[in-house]
Amino acid sequence: MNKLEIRDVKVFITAPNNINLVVVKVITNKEGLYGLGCATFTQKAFAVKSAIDDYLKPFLIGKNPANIEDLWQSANVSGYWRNGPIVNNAISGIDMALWDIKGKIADLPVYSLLGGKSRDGIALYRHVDGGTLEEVEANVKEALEEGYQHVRCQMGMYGGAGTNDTGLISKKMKKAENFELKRSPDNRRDGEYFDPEFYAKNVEDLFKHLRYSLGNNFEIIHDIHERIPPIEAIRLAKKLEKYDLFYLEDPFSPENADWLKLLREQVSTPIAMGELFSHPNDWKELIINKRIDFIRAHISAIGGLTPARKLANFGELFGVRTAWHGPGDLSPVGVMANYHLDYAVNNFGIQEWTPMNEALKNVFPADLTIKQGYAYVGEAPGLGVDFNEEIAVEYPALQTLPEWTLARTPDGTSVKP
Ligand code: GCO
Ligand code: MG
Repeated sequence: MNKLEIRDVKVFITAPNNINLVVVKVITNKEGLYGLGCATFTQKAFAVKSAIDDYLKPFLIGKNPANIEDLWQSANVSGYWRNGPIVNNAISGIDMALWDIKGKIADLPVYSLLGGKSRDGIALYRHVDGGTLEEVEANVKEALEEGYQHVRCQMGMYGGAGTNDTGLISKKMKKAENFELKRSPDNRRDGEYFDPEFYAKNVEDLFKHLRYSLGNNFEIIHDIHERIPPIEAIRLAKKLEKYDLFYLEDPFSPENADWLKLLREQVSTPIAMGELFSHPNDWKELIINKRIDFIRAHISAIGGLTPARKLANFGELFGVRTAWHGPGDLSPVGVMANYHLDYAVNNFGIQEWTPMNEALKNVFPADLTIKQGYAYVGEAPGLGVDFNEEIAVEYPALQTLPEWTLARTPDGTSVKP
């Protein structure tokens, strides 16, 4: 057979769940042999597409798709400046597709190439929200009845703001009624307003209520989402310690990760960070110095499966477990890439799961079963997911900008979302 080579690279932006998803198709010179990858940075989808169309595609055409590590390394330095989220996502789309191709050639699922199954199912957590204590309680009960044993509990999404960020279409999520907002100045400018201090003082009521009403026999996750000043995050974490959270997520922004040292000296609640990481220096020191317990990378934002498995193995040395980012702004290709890692690594922690609507399932048919709070991936070769281009065109890319990222405090100050 002729030498295997990359013949074409196509990028698709599609929104079956009203969120722009970026999917890459790497086509080889062998009839019918192609791979799929996720390059979803939903807020900058068109920039990722350009990075692939205008730079990575010409760089890759004619190259051997078998050499995944070399292609990742050489693509990563091809622009000299590196380790940013746009190009990392672009490289991820290629990288995952190359793993997909390698699995198809070997007639093995990717988890088999990564060392096989370390567990029989992938434990999931899903989001629960609500506008009142009682509504959150009812929604947690519903999740527990569906078989989830880990539940992310929020009241009004992040900071009590009630944003419906990234189209995480939670039918029951609405602005938290008991989260007040301080009065704003006259002529308030546009934005998603929330009150960090009010949220930090009152969100404890949610966990007090849940533990009192539903007990201790389920795992609670909470995402602070970098919404409050660092010292407020330490004060809140100390208040929440008695509720035995499975983990507390993003108490600080990556820019303030140095505050973790102070937090670790005062609070034993497990800490999860990583969805905003893109540069190896974002996580190296945190892991070496045991400042986090779960690594939450959005794996396409760090460059795909190749760097993610290295990150998982690095974390294993320091007792850090994986909890890959799995929100609505991740394509089912990226979801499956997460799951292959989740099956294979020893230091799996938990996997975030966002239920898929019928449109997503039609565009991305996958060898995937979700049952009683666990995910199961079959034996299909490669990533075990396909992409139906004909149906995808029915869900064209959205041309809108995200509104939820325009987070503002009551006086109108723009803050990290
Ligand atoms: C999570 C994340 C998401 C992000 C979103 C950004 O824990 O799932 O915080 O909700 O906000 O993915 O686009
Ligand atoms: Mg988060």
